[in-house]
Amino acid sequence: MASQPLVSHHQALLALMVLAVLAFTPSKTFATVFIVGGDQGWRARVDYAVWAEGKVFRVGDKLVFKYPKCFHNVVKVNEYQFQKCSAPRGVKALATGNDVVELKTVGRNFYICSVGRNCADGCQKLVIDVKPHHGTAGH
Ligand SMILES: [Cu+2]
Repeated sequence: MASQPLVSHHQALLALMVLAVLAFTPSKTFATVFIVGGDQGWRARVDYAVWAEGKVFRVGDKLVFKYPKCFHNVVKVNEYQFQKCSAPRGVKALATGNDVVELKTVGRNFYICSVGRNCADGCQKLVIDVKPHHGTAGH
């Protein structure tokens, strides 16, 4: 007799968990993966402002930087470092050649390549304006 309410309690919990999972599913469906530079990938002498133009980046979306390993890297920087093409000292660059970056902060996000003078001479730099997550788009 005592087991009957216990079972339904568990079933109620399970139903809640399923609902919770479903509630989070749509936002994942809408997350977009951007291959930075498209077919050109991540390298010097590509105009990334042109590439980014017209695209809507949101928190939860992903950027994929593709390049031959060792030739380039990816460093997230602030605006000043972006203008100067200087990565902060001691910063750990992404350098796998297939770097996936999940967008986490609303507003402008800055990325440069800190290999040689790729950024300074080759304009290998990307700035994007990240909008809030779809789930909070109403605000
Ligand atoms: Cu580079």
